[in-house]
Amino acid sequence: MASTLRIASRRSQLAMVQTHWVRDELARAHADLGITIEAMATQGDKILDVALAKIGDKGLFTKELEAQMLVNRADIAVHSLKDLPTNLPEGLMLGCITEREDPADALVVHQKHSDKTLATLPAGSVVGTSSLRRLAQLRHHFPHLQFKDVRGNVITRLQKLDDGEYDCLILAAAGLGRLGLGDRIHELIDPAISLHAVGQGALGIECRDGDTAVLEQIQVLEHTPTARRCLAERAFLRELEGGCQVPIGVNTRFADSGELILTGMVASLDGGRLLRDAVQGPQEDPEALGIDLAQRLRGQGAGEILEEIFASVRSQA
Ligand code: DPM
Repeated sequence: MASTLRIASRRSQLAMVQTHWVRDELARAHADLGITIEAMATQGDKILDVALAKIGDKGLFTKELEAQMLVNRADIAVHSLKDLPTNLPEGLMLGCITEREDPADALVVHQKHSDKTLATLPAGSVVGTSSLRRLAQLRHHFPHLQFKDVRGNVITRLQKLDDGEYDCLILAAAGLGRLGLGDRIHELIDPAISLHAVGQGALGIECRDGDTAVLEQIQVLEHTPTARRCLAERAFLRELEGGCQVPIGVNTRFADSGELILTGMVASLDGGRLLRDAVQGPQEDPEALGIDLAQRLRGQGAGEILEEIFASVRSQA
């Protein structure tokens, strides 16, 4: 039976690269499936002059795509999984998670610093990032650096760096790689310094809840090890807070025994307080691990740190 699958996507360069990859994989698996793409801007693409954390709205990069599925004008939406809130609107579900690329953050430097590393950048160097997670962890380890907001898509950010507005940027290695800009990665940031965002490096495909025909079509894209890691990470974030603009970082890996190890951290904005802990358990129940780790960090004071951050972001808004 010939049928059509309609994909909703953001229209940034990175989003389109990701969506085209999904389309090509689905076309390869389902020879008689017609596939269309509807590309649109989201709130997060339009508001470019306000720091991401101050907008504070969940689903900044996803709502418009979700609306298309809810009115049955699209069947799936392709997201960077880290941009997809942990709680989805009624009627929608996370249909599958694709194989993750390297989830690490990367340092990209202005050419005048090509002989430096993150650890040897001179005092006062200006680091471009709008991520509270990157900000808090780097401030914690490198209090002599300065931080400045940077918005816009990856290409725009690199242009601002090369124009001299920043000494360096921190960007996801996966995004740079997908855009063919892997040669701009100067250093992969060690997880001992900075843990990555929940879901970073993987794509999440969202669809209507219980749409079995579509769920069957997209199952070819599911990568079970990645899904388990990301479900543990998402459960951790959901249990702690739920949103994506918080200084919360994670790392997941499989032990030799096959068990899943989840490391997580919560930090204050100035990096002064940083809580970090890890749990290990069966990979078949990843969400239990995420919940367990969140509760442990709460026991160590994570709730207070997060409350303080929400209060300060609210008062600046
Ligand atoms: C989210 C954050 C950022 C994006 C916050 C965070 C980075 C914002 C910034 C939730 N979404 O990571 O702590 O650095 O100012 C985003 C990127 C990718 C997906 C770009 C990037 C590509 C990587 C991927 C923006 N969303 O992080 O460099 O698909 O995982």
